[in-house]
Amino acid sequence: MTSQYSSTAEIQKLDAAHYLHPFTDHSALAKKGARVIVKGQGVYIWDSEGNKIFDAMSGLWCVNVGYGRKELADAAYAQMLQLPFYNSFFQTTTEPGVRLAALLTEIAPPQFKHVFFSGSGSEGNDTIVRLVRRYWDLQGQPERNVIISRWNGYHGSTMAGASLGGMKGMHQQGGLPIPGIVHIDQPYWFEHGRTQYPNLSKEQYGIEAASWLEKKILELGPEKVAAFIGEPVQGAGGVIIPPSTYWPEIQRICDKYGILLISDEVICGFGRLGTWWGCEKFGFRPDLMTFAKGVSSGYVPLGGVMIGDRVADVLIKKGGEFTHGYTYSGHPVAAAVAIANIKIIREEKLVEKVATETGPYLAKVFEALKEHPLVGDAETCGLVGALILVKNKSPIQLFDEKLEVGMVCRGHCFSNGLIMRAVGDRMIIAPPLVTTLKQIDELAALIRKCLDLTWTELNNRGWLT
Ligand code: PXG
Repeated sequence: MTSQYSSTAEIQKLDAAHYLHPFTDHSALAKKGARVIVKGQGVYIWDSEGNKIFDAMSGLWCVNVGYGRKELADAAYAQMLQLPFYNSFFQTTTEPGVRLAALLTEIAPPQFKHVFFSGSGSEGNDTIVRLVRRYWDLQGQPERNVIISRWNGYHGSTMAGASLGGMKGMHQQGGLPIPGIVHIDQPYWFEHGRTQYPNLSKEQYGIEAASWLEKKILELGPEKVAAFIGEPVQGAGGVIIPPSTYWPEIQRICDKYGILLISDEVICGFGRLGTWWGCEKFGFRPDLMTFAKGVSSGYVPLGGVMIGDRVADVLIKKGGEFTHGYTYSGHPVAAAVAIANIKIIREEKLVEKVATETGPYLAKVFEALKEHPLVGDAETCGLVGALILVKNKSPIQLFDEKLEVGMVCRGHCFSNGLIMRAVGDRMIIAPPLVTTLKQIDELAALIRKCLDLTWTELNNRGWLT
């Protein structure tokens, strides 16, 4: 362990005294003490007490190439010595930024020939709001400024990101959403479609869920609607995988009303679903895409927006100066690391592996987990997956939300060397794209063990009857 502190207790004490964590009740954490993560290798991380943990969340949906990749460290080191920073304002540029922009347009769908860099996904989505409104201003339609998004979508934590997102708990703090952002319901078959549309197949429900966009457009007036934004698969919302019919229908509706279509690829981009981009998996053609996380496998902060020709042509030809940018837009060290990261994804054929080997294998393993008495449904898409914990399987009966059964399960994962997240009673994973078939078996065994422990605890508490 390479730490300047002598013990876990000391780090925890300093942490509690000074460090406000994201999305955390500080007082509650200070009482418990944070787990201190000290090392990572492949799909594993270690805490300061020496526990080895299978990180089935890839850090936070980002360490796509796994931990401990020397190539990325070397790229950062070399670039830091050569030129640690220079900006790309005032008629200057740096080679890593240029090369990364070119590389991204090579791997993106053909309509994308331009990139705007940010430092994170949230900043990328702030850029999206600015870009979308600038585009319609330049088109002589400034009143077209409403962006439609979805409840339970996640688009970041800045003012614009949190506003685009549909997390009601976030809106309650800070007077959100900002004006001009409205939400429609998410395409959530298991919770909503299955119960409220019992006569529709999942595919028919996908069309129905997409029709809510058209209803909202007509309610607002199409001349007011600038864009629609969504994640191909909702990540932070609990790995909500839409029916296959959903996105093509959303595309049709956006085309019909001339509305810009935005794919937030912060989680789905860079191979997560077995395609380079989530929009490729679901068959739609966005005008703008937000990216972050997997672009650098989380080794350094980096994000941005891929700008499709429809927007770029107007912005570049008619736009003059776009009065927007960040100090770290195109940061040379971040760009150098991203280039090395994309090289690994390509050379190790990680996207193809997810599509043909590990993704299908994870799907099989999750299908088998459906036999567990607590698992009401199991879904995967590439290397994301969700297990839904239920009280009863036939007929399906959900747990009382207040029991926070997902957190009980997460507690067992935490104590048994597995990082798996709970979103309500959905237990979700997004393991690194380098996870091997053998490691998927190991993951399945860990999950099964934690489900068994959860079942025993719930049974002892009398929550299963
Ligand atoms: N869009 C999407 C789709 C995301 O998942 C962001 C934007 C914002 O990116 P930054 O880099 O600003 O965090 C995200 C981030 C969770 C969780 O609880 C997910 C994210 C962030 C924090 C927590 O699953 N995703």
